[in-house]
Amino acid sequence: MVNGHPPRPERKIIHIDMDAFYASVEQHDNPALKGLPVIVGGDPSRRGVVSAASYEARAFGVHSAMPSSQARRLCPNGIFLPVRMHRYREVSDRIFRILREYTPLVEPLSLDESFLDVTGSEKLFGPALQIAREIKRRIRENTDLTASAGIAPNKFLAKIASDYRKPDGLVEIKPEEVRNFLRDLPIAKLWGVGKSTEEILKGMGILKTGQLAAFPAEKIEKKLGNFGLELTALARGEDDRAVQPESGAKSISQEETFTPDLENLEQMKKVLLDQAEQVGWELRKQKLKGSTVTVKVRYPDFTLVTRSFTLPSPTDQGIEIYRTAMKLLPRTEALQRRARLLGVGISNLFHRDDPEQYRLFDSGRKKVEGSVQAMDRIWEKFGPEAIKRATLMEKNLTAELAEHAEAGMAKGSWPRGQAKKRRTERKKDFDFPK
Ligand code: DCP
Ligand code: MG
Repeated sequence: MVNGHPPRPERKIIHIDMDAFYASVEQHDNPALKGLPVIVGGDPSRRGVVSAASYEARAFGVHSAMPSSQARRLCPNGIFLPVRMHRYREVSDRIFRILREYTPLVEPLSLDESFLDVTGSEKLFGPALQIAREIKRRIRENTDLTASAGIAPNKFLAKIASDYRKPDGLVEIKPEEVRNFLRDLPIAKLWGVGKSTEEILKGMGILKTGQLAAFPAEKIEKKLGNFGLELTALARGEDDRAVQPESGAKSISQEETFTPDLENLEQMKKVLLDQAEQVGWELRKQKLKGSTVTVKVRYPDFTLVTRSFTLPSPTDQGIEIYRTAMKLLPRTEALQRRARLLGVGISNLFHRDDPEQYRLFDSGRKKVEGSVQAMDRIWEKFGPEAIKRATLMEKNLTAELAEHAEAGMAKGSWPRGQAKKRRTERKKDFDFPK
């Protein structure tokens, strides 16, 4: 025992990610497209964005989130197809049915991506590597598509591993290989490292994950705050996050694309306040509360970032969502780079009147003392008047912004897809958080 804690049993996490998912489904459904550069996404002659590019199209430099017009310039013979979400959902359902045969601990990240904790499944199904191989084989038999799989002692490493030999990859990182594996990994591969963080780290002479792991953590903390400490932990291969199965999994979000881009804090505050109110209203209407708030920003160059924070107690109040969003905003580069799209959402939802569901939802996470009472207190405290309070509270937020700019917060992700004008969604397909 160390410090009174029994040693943590080694975990076996598998990350599964389908290869060029939407594009592969299109190629499957129309075999004449196999071997051709297929680009799924918005209309190149409008303001469309690429959702998925087949590996043949990627050879031309086309990738997700790129404007379709640019994709057409790079790949004039590309075959541009619209997104057929219902079809991808169908295929996704089949894949998830297979995954759940191996463990109930399946955490979907998007239609094509998920974590599995198979620590307890090895007795029944054999070693994790064998499970992953079998899953890949069954997905191929069942859908005629290829998946890449990564196996590792934690989520972060499993995701890195699945990406390592894409497409059709199968990579295991054993605990004793972690250090070697991370040594030469570029820092940009660490979760949450965007262009500006990368520049800061490069300025300190840190280009590779191994260098970050060896760097004194206090110095990183000085530059990047708690976020720096999180990064250092990841660089050392440490990531304790549990695989969270999808019980009650849904999300509600609002997002909007702006022309011209949003360029200052005042504009962004107004937008986030409005969106957070809408999300809160939607939660209350559906008698839901949620605990993970995510802010989503698309920069003018179309790169998309998301930042998430999990509240100690769930909420259905716009004001609380707004305040959290305002703490997350400085974790993006929206103010430096402008925002083409801005959005806020909430996930980890459960029914307000269902404490049992809450307990289920909360299991496996740090227990929040008196959580159910706390929820009721939040409800009583803010009530339906919350929206009015938002404007008053807003005045104190600029100070809070500075204070929280360096705050360490959990990273997460957002439902993917093309930016749509003002959309509110209640997602059943669980495509966030990551
Ligand atoms: N997607 C999207 N917009 C993005 C990124 C992805 O709409 N900016 C959609 C289309 C993808 C699917 O999500 O097919 C899965 O995303 P991935 O990042 O896993 O990308 P792919 O599966 O297309 O390719 P890869 O082989 O790199 O996983
Ligand atoms: Mg994929």
